[in-house]
Amino acid sequence: MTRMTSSEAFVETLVAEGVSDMFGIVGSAYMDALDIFEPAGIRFISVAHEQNAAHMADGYARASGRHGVCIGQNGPGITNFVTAIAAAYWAHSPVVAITPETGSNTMGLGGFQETDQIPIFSKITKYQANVTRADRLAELTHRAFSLAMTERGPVQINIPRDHFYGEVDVEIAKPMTIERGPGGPESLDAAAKALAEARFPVIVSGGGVVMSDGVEAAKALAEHLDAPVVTSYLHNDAFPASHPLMCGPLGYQGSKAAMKLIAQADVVLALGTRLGPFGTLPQYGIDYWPKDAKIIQVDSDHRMLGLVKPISVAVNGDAAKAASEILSRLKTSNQPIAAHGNREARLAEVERQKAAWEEELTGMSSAEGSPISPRRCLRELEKAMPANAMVATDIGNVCSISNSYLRFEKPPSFFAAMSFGNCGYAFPTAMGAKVACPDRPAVAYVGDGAWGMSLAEVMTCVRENIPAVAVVFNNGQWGAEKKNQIDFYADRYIGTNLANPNFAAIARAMGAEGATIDQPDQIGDALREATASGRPTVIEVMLTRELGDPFRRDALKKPVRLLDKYKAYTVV
Ligand SMILES: Cc1ncc(C[n+]2csc(CCOP(=O)(O)OP(=O)(O)O)c2C)c(N)n1
Ligand SMILES: [Mg+2]
Repeated sequence: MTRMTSSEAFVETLVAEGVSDMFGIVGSAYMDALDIFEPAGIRFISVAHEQNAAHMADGYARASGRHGVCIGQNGPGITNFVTAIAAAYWAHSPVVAITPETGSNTMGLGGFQETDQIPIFSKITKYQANVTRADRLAELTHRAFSLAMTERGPVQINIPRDHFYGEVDVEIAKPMTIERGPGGPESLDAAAKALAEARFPVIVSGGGVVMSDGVEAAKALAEHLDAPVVTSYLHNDAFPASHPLMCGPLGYQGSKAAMKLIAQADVVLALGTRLGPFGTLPQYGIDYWPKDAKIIQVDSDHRMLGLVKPISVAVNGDAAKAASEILSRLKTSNQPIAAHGNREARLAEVERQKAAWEEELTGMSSAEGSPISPRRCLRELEKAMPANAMVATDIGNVCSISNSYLRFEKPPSFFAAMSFGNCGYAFPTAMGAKVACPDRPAVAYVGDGAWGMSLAEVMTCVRENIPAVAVVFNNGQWGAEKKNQIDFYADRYIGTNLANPNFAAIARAMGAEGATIDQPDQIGDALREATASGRPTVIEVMLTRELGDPFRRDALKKPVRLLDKYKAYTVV
């Protein structure tokens, strides 16, 4: 035991857990700890809005595989975290939200900046440490860091502000690491048997493959079976784009080749994916989920097994380890591999579907002219994207269509807004990724509507020297929602047209680089220059108002009006 102040015990625990960067806005509640961050070797990155601090922590965690940490002032600073913590929850991101709270001596009296900070985060965290005694601050901080990693999601350390003061006798714990296993031997046997019998096996590689560093294991298994591989929705980096068996992503604006191939599967190995409902909905009029196929699902979280889709074999294990174990079973058993018998036909089908989709995509992405067609823009960006770039995407129409055009050779490289789907996710997430991996380019794709939520952080990029790049798709509209007005509300555009300022000029006024691009052949150079410049840059691309398929046609109904005064508003 060593005697130290409570703030010192807290900061020493952060140091022990490997924290070197923290995102937030200063507040009196934790000044005493903040004061010693620098000598502790912790960089405090001061941002413009706490929501973005938490998104940065998320991007940092996703890019580094380590904890991302954010902190703010009790009350309003902490409630500002909420949206981003919910997003991190659905991104399975080990974000540690440090939430100083009003003092325990006055709690409940309705004092300054007071709100009960525990219920607010109860459904969007994996663990909440409510520090009720100063002498437990270090212990509970350690516990929260452990659980963020083992349960893969955000945790909260709630600290009444008076608990930063006082003296404690503590031993600073070492970080805990756990080794995950491949799953139970019986389920692995069953998985291997089903795959050996498969005539058209398809592997869905998901986020679990990225998080377990399992691409090599997935590759070895796919190659042994000559099985086509598709990636789960918004996990395009879960298998190398250039691999001959890689057929692209499922889900909204995914690869038609991936969909047409998985539709033919008799056995699907869902590797490290919860098969989220949104990522398996029909797309392009293709109801591709193979309802009669045997589904083997591998997930390290037992609650995800069989949750969304009926499955035949449940493997509760680490994706990388499970893939290796299944492969070694296939190699050592004397059971013949049915898929070896028809390898040529299957590989030819893979080739055919990939070529057809590529040709269709190229056909859709070749428009000339100014303003620029969204798909042409996305194609030019794809072509110019540096090989080691990290890309974060927002949730608008153009960003969603980018799913067809984002290809990666290795994870972690793709940080989409995932299933929480909040506008304003991408830019701060790219900034956090850039802080974690300063040698890799970090690019955010953002719609012009969403940009309004993020652009203040350009100041942070300048102040803190974070050379992230934003590509802003300026189509003068909240396009994804306008698409619903086009399809269901007879072009009654309420709240969806945007009169925009010059975003490039705003960026320059903030001290960053800013470029406005209105010709397709300027896009590639602009991106290459920005990612090589080492300067925070905003590339505003002037796009047509063309919109792709809506996101949620499935969830909208034709308007019905019963009152006379609204009768005209039934026209579709
Ligand atoms: C925080 C938040 N507010 C509102 C929405 C609803 N929403 C989804 S997409 C979208 C429009 C996005 O517009 P923009 O960012 O300009 O991209 P575009 O669709 O035009 O490409 C909106 C408002 C949301 N997803 N998140
Ligand atoms: Mg827009």
